[in-house]
Amino acid sequence: MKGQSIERDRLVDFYHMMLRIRVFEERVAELVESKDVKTACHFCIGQEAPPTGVCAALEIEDQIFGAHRSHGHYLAKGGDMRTLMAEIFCRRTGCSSGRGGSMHVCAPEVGVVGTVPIVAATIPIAVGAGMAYRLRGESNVSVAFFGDGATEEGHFHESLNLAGINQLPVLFVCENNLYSSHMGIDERRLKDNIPQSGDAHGIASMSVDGNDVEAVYQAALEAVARARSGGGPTLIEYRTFRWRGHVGPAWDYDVGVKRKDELQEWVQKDPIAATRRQLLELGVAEATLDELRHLVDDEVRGAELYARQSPRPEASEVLDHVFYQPQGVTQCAS
Ligand SMILES: Cc1ncc(C[n+]2csc(CCOP(=O)(O)OP(=O)(O)O)c2C)c(N)n1
Ligand SMILES: [Mg+2]
Repeated sequence: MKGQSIERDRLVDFYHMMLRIRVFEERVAELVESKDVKTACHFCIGQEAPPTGVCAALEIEDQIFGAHRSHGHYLAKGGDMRTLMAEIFCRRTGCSSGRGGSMHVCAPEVGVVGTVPIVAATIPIAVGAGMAYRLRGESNVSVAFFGDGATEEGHFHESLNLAGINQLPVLFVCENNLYSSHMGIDERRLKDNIPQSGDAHGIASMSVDGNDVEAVYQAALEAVARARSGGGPTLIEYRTFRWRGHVGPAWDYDVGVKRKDELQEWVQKDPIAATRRQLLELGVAEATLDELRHLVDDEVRGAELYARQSPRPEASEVLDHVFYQPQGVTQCAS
């Protein structure tokens, strides 16, 4: 009985987190459409389960690294929603002081080291973090989140090899949404076999339903336990699908018949609706879940208000943080 209630409470937490990511992004999508937000946004709507389940398996000190589609990673690891919204509005109170926009977010206080939209760029950095933990004798784990497109970059394979040979505590989390921009995976690879890259480099790998948040969590727990106990890295493929365009708020209905049909199928596999159904079956009251939705709506409204009321960076600060400046040395005009 007790075990069951722990599981149910965990699922409620997952539901809450996935809703936070969904509602936040749906509002940002509206704000992009109304041109209140001008920074380019890549939405993870439909893909909320991997960030939620993986980050739930981590401790605050564990560090994560993301890419261009990382609002969900930031929120799930515990980043503050208000400073994320402020960053997307390019305000000084934003998590990157209004200089990064949607694709360069960080919350080092909770282990979000950073996100970089150069495809595969943060994978080797996560390996570096794993190497640092090892050298310092720390038991932390680092996580690289990346898409299926990133597995076609050399960085990915070099990183798997280096992490494998040194048995580093790294999780390679591939959110395989079956597309890299407009190109389907079958147009880019002879085989749909990303987990086999783990075998090729001698490291553990798994392929998991990326829309089943509990399955996502259990796989991440297993990989984290292996990493912390010195058993080395794991490559996890979470199979999922994005609902909106590669970039921007539009539904991806205009990029060919194949993708349109696929999208219709995947919307039926909505991870949030599935979790809601599970919770109702487990006896959670509908009113409890509706209340969570109200809480999330309020939080997102509060974040938007905070962002709108925040100042913009001054034009005179534009070169700050661009070049290395030793302390006490003032920058000279050239
Ligand atoms: C090195 C590099 N090449 C190309 C691009 C342009 N680009 C940005 S996102 C993207 C697709 C990435 O696909 P995937 O890794 O599957 O992530 P998803 O967008 O599906 O989440 C591409 C090609 C880039 N940013 N960096
Ligand atoms: Mg992809």
